[in-house]
Amino acid sequence: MPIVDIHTHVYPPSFMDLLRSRTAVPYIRTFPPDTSSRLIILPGEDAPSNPSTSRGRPIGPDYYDISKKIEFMDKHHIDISVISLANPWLDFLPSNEAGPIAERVNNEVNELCNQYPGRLFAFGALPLSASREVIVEEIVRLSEMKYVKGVIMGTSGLGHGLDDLGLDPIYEALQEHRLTIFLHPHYGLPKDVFGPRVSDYGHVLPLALGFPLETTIAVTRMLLSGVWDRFKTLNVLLAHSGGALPFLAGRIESCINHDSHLLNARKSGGQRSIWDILKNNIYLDAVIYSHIGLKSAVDASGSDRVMFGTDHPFFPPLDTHGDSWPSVQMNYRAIQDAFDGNPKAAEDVLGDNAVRILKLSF
Ligand code: 5CU
Repeated sequence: MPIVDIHTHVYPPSFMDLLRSRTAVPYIRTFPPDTSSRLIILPGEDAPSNPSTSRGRPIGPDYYDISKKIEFMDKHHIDISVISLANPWLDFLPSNEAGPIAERVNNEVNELCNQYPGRLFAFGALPLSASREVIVEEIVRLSEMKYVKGVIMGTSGLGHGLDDLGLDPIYEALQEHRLTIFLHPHYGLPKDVFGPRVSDYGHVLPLALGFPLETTIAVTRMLLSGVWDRFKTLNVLLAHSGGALPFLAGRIESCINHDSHLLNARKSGGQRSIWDILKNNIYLDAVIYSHIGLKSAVDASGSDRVMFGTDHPFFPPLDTHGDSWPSVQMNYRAIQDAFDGNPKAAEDVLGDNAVRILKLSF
């Protein structure tokens, strides 16, 4: 049985050059006298009120050297990784630059996979600030690339979220070319909801709560706007086990059924329920660090739709001498605990689902 990591990021060399050349988020810089580089990507995380050592995160070769990815995979018994550009992808680029940069970055990622045939596959990145024609052209190009199995996307879409009808040509092209969307958060929640002491708590509130709630809201908006009624075979893999979606699905469904406007629209349009979509269009990763969250994901979508991931190179060990990453061990442990007595389901989540769903041939 292969072990497959479907949630694992990389910044290829030309993207690193781009980040190093910039002076606004997202960018890489040092804070003298400290000479180490820091990666600053989240909105507002370079605020001057933050001490320089808590701005962003240290960045080293794990983020951009593909041989480090293979080393990490070997250390953690991972046979195959489906690599993706890390956030904020290409969202911040001026419209006229997005197309050519997407082409370069996607070619580079495909070439990284080619260096390790059978061990690496990829999700491509879309030039979402470019025109719809350019985005669709890149989707077609990606569908012809040997190692590309889908696209990674954030929640902003073309700038108005994923319930924007302007995205329909993009959803249509992705559905037609059978590319799975790997939906990943980046923008979080407005800082105000975390209160004036947010920076006292490091990255905990934006990462532990902002990220998953951002995903939950984005997917619920897709559902309410009827994306899956118009694109019945569009597949979306949700990061972090869908955020709070599996846990809140019943409440979302109940709110729809108690809103006469929405209920009437649903009845006349034959709209599909959240449970139908969770079991037929949504896949969930297993990056949730506890069997409790994992069981909720499995209950919502089925053990045949959940896939192991690590989020490498994020969440490295604080103790740099440790051999194995505690963040990875927690996700392995969650699978072991969730499927105690059901080794087939554990094997499905660890790798067989990814091989089948993403059609990984090795
Ligand atoms: O630590 C972080 O900020 C992140 C991030 O930005 N993206 C991600 O995938 N994981 C952790």
